[in-house]
Amino acid sequence: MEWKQQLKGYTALINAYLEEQLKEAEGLNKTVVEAMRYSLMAGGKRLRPVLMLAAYKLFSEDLNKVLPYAAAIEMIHTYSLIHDDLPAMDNDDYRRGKPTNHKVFGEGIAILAGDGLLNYSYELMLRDAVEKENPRPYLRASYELAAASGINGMIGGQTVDLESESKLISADTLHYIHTKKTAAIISASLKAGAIIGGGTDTDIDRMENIGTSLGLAFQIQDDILDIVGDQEKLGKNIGSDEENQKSTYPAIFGLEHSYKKVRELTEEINKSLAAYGERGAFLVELSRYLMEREA
Ligand code: GRG
Repeated sequence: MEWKQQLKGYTALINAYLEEQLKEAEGLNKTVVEAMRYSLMAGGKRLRPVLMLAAYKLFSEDLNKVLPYAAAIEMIHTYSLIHDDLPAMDNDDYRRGKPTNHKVFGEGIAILAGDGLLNYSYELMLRDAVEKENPRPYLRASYELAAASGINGMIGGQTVDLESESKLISADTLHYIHTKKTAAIISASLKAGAIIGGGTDTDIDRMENIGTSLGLAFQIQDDILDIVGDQEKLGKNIGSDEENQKSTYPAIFGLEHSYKKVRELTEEINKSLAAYGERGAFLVELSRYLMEREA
């Protein structure tokens, strides 16, 4: 199957599963559910769950086994975007081509919608894991996703990012921000896919390393797009890094070097994926596509 068709298939599966998990609510809590659905179903690329499904597929067939964990990481990612857009953080007005959550629902509900998605992600994973006869790989995958989202992962990276605004930071600090804030959950998604799929320890480590490189490349490309991107295609305003006086990869190393770094990381990823031959083709194509992405 052509890889773009496969991508469409994975995305459709994830969207249908998310829709099924978070139905419109009628109870007194309906506002928070509506706010959660607003951002979750606003049409993100579903990169992290797609990566999880693709990693799983290297080792196993039945995607139903991995879907709760793929949905969970998309919920965690969406919560982080809602909170990141708040006035107390990046203060952004547009996300996924729509007004940000707090612009529509107000700050209080936006905070709760983020919290609700984070909590729901653990509900989904634990609900699934407790039903298993052998829950170990499922619990291990849940742990990896939780750890990557927490103080030694995304939240840690976001903290350093926030504290670095309007400051000149070292290349090491920038590397910390990128590996923790962005790469950690991308890496954990691939790792969780390999764990649930039944990959060996070598496979699991390989997926983790590929994820770190992919996450770094993705973040640098994101920073490049914040300078040279098209707002229409991106579905959000550009120039916010400069406005928030953020030290980004292009700000520290320049645009040319940034393009080069993205290319080098993509090459590294493709070399590691060669271990899977034809089976790795989807991930090879996806990483190439991400390197050239405009949105
Ligand atoms: C608030 C705890 C907390 C963390 C926020 C994810 C994040 C950390 C901040 C968002 C800002 C940003 C540029 C993060 C880097 C990762 C990134 C490029 C996120 C956007 O991900 P995409 O492009 O978004 O996959 P879609 O909308 O397609 O899902």
